[in-house]
Amino acid sequence: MRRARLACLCACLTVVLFPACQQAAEEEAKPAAAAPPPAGQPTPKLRLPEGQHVHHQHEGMDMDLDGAVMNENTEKLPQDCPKIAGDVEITVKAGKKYARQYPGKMFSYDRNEWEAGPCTRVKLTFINEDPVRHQWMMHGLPMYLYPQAMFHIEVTGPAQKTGTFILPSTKRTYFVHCDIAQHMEKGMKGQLKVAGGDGDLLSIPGIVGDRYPDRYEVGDWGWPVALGAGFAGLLGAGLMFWFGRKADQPGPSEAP
Ligand SMILES: [Cu+2]
Repeated sequence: MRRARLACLCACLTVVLFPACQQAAEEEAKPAAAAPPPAGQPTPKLRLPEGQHVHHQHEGMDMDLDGAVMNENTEKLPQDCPKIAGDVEITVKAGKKYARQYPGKMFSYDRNEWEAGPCTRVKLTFINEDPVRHQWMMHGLPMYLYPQAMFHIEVTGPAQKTGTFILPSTKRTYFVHCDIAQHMEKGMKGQLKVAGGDGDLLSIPGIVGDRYPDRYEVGDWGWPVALGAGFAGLLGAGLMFWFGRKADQPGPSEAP
């Protein structure tokens, strides 16, 4: 009997202690979570395990925890530019609040069109005011200078990053957008015109309307819905009044 009790006690201790010990060992084996840098301090560069694939991780990308600048070019001249014609600084803000003026949109830049001269060196500061990731991605640049023909700044949250690129001499309108899913469709889209550009792109908030604007059927039911709501309100008020009067009347037992 005593041996049986001892066996039972051992089994119970095994059941209770083994998972706890296993959990403690697993916790110890986990890598310590990286503490965020103090506010105002520069964030460290990302160091990736060898062989780990990361989207857009290649030469030409400067990445840290605040975001990334891709294909920065401060010196190399486009083939059609004998020299840098001038320097401009552009600041772009991104956030939900800039979309409020555009019905049906959710995200926007503070402006959706920028201008620069031919062969200009542009220093662009991108300020993200939202707690979600946004991008300022410009397409159509010469591929011999800009891999994938684009210059791209991405900021992962409320922070900012600055990058520089040199424009060719061609009179052209360049397409700019945020490539995060649905951000462009919901308004984060713009255009950069060189030498006045070669026209406007489609669906640029505040500049060119949507080809097929959103149409909300509920708008067509405005009057019937308003009349129905008014009638229902009057009916409800009438019923309340009637029940109130009835409740105030003395019952049969209270009659004199
Ligand atoms: Cu975005």
